[in-house]
Amino acid sequence: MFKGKKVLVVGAGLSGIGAVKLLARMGAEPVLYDGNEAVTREEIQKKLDGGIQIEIYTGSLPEEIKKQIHLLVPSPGVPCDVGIVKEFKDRGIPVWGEVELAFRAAKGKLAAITGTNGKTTTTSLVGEILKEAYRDVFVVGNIGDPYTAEALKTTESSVTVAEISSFQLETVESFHPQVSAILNVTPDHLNRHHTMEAYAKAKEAIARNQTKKDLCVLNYENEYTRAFGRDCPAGVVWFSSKRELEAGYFLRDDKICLAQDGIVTELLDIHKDMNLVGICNVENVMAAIAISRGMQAPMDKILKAVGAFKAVEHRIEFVATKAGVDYYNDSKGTNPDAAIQGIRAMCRPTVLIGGGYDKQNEYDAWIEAFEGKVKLLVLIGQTREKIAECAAKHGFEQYVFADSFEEAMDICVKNAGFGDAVLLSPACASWGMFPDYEVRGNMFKEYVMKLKE
Ligand code: UMA
Repeated sequence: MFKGKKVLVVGAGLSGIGAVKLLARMGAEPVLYDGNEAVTREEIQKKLDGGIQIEIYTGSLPEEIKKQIHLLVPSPGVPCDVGIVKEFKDRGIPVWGEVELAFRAAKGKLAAITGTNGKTTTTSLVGEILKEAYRDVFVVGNIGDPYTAEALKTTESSVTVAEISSFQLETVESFHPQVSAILNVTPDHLNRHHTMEAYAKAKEAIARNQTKKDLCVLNYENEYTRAFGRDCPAGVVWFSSKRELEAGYFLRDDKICLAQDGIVTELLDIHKDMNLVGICNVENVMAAIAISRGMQAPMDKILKAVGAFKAVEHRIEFVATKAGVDYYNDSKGTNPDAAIQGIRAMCRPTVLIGGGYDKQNEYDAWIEAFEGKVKLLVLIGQTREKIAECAAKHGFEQYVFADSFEEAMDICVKNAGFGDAVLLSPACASWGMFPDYEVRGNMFKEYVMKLKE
């Protein structure tokens, strides 16, 4: 398909490196460009494992190279409406995002999951369920393992579960999952998509090429996904955590039920038969069951996998509810990117513990991800002043300093009210205060377990 053709990959992160490797294996001549001039060719070449020798440009791209390009593959972090992507689009050069490229190279069945919140949990859970039912299962995409890294390993009999972000959906063309899901659409990434309508439209692209032979799993309780259900080209499967549905998955007396052909079947008890807590997770589980059924997994295997699925220890791990406050341990949130996932997973007003060892990271994106959810930021460790300065720069002033971890915990307990969450997701390594993040997470849990009910 690409033999001998020059393909320009933009961005030397996870996606860009995955795309270059895939293109090289397919016989193309990838050219890698990263807009950040501080990234060195040596660093990039190292990420390519030395095996692939390609042209690499950073900072700016020579005009004569631009003229030789047949296809542009931007990374998800590269906006589409400005800069290089717009320039190539205007020249009439095809633009396929990394996900589109991977889709064209991949085989077998595909389930694709998007949504503002819950997509990582739902994707992991669907992956675990499908592993009960199928031999070759690939879990890829925004979750961290780029789709391009696995695409050539897929076969006609394998199944792929892909977490797909709105960024990735902006540049799909023929992408066509058998089962898609939009879990919810709430304000997020508006700096990139500008309006809620544009953001919702990007998400809807997940189902664009589906037909009535395919399925799209949608949340009945979200205004955007409910409206999309009317125009969706696929057969719609609804789920709701708030009302009983005539057809679909819903909650009745704390049990997840399926209404189908006029018959209601109780599937599982949300307290006894699953380990994830919170209404967001009930929705994630309903969606995961619906997606897995759509992928023809038998219900007994689905329920077995749901029962066995646990949040990874120290990774957005639910600890306990004490006095109406949910406590979450995300001690593994040791850098801003990981901590962004932590705060995004919260669906209540949150008292957040941040700070620790200084790895010279920038905290802007993390602070921006607070999006009105953080009622108080309790700062500890070496980075506390740097984070406070950054927060103030972004107009976020609700922070306090604590001199010890115990003091931070005391402040959290005092400031979190009924219906709030307390989250340890520090965006920093633990060193300087703890030997490692596990010790930090365990201290958090021990403190919480000693609190009164
Ligand atoms: N870059 C440019 N020009 C630009 C923008 C970026 O050259 O205009 C370069 C940067 O200098 C950098 C590289 O592109 O070297 C980074 O590319 P990227 O931002 O696309 O990041 P990747 O490392 O390729 O990771 C991406 C996803 N990142 C984003 O969407 C921002 C990862 O999702 C994903 O796990 C990975 O691909 C594998 O598929 C992260 C994320 O934050 C977790 N996603 C957002 C979210 O979940 O809300 C959408």
